[in-house]
Amino acid sequence: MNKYLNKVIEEVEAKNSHEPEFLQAVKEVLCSVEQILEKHPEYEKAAILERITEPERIISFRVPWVNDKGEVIVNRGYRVQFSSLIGPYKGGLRFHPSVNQSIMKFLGFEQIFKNALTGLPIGGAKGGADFDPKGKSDNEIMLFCQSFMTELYRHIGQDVDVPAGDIGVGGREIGYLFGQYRRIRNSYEGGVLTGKDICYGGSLARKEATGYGLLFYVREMLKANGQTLQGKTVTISGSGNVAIYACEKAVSFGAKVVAMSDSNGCIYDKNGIDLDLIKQIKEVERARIKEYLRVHKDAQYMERTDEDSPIWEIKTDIALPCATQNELTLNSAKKLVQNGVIAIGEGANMPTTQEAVDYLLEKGVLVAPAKAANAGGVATSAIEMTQNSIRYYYTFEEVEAKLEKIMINIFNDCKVNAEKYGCPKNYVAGANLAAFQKLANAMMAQGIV
Ligand code: NDP
Ligand code: 2IT
Repeated sequence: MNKYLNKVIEEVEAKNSHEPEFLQAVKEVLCSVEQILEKHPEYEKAAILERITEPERIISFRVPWVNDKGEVIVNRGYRVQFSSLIGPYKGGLRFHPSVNQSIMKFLGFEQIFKNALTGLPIGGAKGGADFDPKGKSDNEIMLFCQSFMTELYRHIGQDVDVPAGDIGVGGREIGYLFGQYRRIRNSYEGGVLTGKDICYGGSLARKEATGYGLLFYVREMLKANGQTLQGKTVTISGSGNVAIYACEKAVSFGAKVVAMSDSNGCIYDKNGIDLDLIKQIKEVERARIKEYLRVHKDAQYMERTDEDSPIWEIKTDIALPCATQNELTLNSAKKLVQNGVIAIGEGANMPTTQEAVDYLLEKGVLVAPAKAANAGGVATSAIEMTQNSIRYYYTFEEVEAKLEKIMINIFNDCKVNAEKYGCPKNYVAGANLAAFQKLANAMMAQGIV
């Protein structure tokens, strides 16, 4: 291995030994850019790797709030402002009990590369809290969001840092966060958050963008390999924002989605998933996916019992992990391959473990890597910021057309770089190589900062 690369990996491991997800994300990127480092010895002198793996700023704060029983609860909030190299910090907020500094840093790190791939002027960040929205009343969600924003507001701004949604943060939460920000600032700053509702400054097609974008990417990847989505069987983990709109677009491309899941288990419906019912259960009732059986009594429900989700045991042509990190393990990858899977499309961030990615690539399965394939969400967030700046709204069709073009460009970037560096069809490496080169160029241009 390149000596400089080896040295930096050892240093990052030593400094962040208690942060496994962050180390996983860093090693995945660094190990695939060795050839660029060989070509650019000047990167070592400029400490490109040391600087790109160290967040510009990490903010951690107390979030106290009062629940419906009158009890005071204290959560921990975060914002990791990883890089403002090519634009204001940009990335989502995650509300989930598993949130910790390692998860925030891995997501912030991935976001720098993803945002660079979009070709738009956005830096990388991530934030959130170890708050569990499950089972909370609307009032509790509002009070939590208000308390969270009462601290966060001083660190963000439409030209500074622009948060959006992620796990546990959707339109409802963005609304409460925006309301509190506007109240504290005493001004309407439309572009300070994205994923806003259409009625107060949001963009049409932002809600659909990550899932739709994923399918545009997968379509391009299949096309480049002589395949289409028409008639293919698809399984999608998760049943949140990304999964639902991935399902909608997959069906519109002629595929048949037969399974979806949540953290408790998965449903298999051989007749094809009833997406209107999933939307009713998840977007309206905020209930468990098992409720699907209430209407479709002939569907099957499989409870999750360990780290391997039962959804990956179902025979499918295409698997779309759209729930969370490390949800597709080596065991699951082996089952998918045994069952003849041809492609994986990562809607979630880092959903496939490193061993599973290596195995899938070795077996000739096409892998659409998260930082490229799910970039449609943040790209459309940037389009939302544009509309807020010019004080004008695009139609749904206009936004979707821009999204489609961006996803086609991202796929081509991954493909061209995979070929250029001698690993054709390895779009995982292609994405890392393309994004890293853009960022390294910008770092060299801006001096040691
Ligand atoms: P949602 O909160 O809308 O949905 C998350 C889904 O994933 C739910 O079905 C949830 O099940 C499931 N899930 C969450 N955590 C776990 C877990 N630990 N184990 C198993 N299942 C889990 O989030 P999104 O759809 O917005 O996000 C999904 C993924 O996509 C995340 O990795 C996110 O980072 C990524 N992403 C999101 C983007 C966006 O625009 N929203 C953009 C790009 C990537 P349950 O309800 O049971 O918890
Ligand atoms: O992981 C992601 O790209 C997101 N959660 C979306 C970020 C954004 O700013 O729209």
